[in-house]
Amino acid sequence: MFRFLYLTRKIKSPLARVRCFSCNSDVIKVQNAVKEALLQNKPVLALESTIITHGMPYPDNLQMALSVEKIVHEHCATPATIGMVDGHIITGMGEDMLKRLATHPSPVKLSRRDLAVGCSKQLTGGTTVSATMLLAHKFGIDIFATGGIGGVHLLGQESMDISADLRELGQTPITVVSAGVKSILDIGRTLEYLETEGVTVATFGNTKDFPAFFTRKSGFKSPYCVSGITEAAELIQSHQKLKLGSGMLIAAPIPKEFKASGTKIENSIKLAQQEASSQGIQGKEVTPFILRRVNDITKGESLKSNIQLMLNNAKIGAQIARELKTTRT
Ligand code: PSU
Ligand code: MN
Repeated sequence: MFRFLYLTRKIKSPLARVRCFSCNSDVIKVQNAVKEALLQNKPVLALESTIITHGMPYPDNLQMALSVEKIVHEHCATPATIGMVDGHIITGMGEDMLKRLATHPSPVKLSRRDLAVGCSKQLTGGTTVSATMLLAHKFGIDIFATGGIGGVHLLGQESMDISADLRELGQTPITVVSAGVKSILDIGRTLEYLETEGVTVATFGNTKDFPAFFTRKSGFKSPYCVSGITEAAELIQSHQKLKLGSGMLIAAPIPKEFKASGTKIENSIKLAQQEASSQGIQGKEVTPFILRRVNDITKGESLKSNIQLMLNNAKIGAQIARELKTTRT
């Protein structure tokens, strides 16, 4: 059905990076377009799939995924959406697989800890930021775009509900472009945790205001900012030269024209949080539950903003991916 290839981890030159052999039975499968781009040292942008399976309802999730792929192509990079189908990790999902994920009645949400279970049980689902980062890095991809990363949940200092995304950013050298952190999370503690993990955080633009997903300012500051694509690529290259081993977060504020009304969103988030706690929602269910409820309460307004910021992040990610390939020394 598909011609799959297997990539190995130890990387020297782009050609040495890729060890190819047909392996339909292997658990990790890289589709041809991504393999070709990696072989030719062309820009590739990794994309996660929990945003498809748990972040948005059908059919908006599929439409968003396809629009993201298109925008990445338009900016001369190859999109590599990563997810799991029947226990196989797929890198570079095509339209048919994206549709399977988008329409699946009960997809699993796979962070780092869930990947082996998904493989052994032949599950189908979306990979979170943490799982996508680690997989993308295995394939030699430098950069990854998402909507929002996970963080320290409110009262996380007691519950210890701290997203695996933060530890992954501390231990996997890949750059993540996101619209900051949602105010369903404790943004201040999330930034503290990122510092503890040694993650370089920079706002994209001429401001250090750290964005809060639906809004351009969270009230917290990033330690750094990058003025645009060139400066972002330079920062990533310095990071790579130093072989720091940790990841980087580029926080891109939602474009002004799509920002959601602050108070409306804040109120809906508060209400959704109260519902989550009174209904005893816990662990990995918390984020999808709140996202769904905020979308219902705002009658789809939050979803529209979510899609637009994702497209913006994909565009920025693709442009940085391209810049990294043109200026690499
Ligand atoms: N935030 C969003 N949409 C999402 C997610 C976060 O606005 O879809 C997903 C991402 O895949 C992220 C994951 O990695 O939720 C974090 O989940 P948790 O809080 O359970 O770690
Ligand atoms: Mn959690």
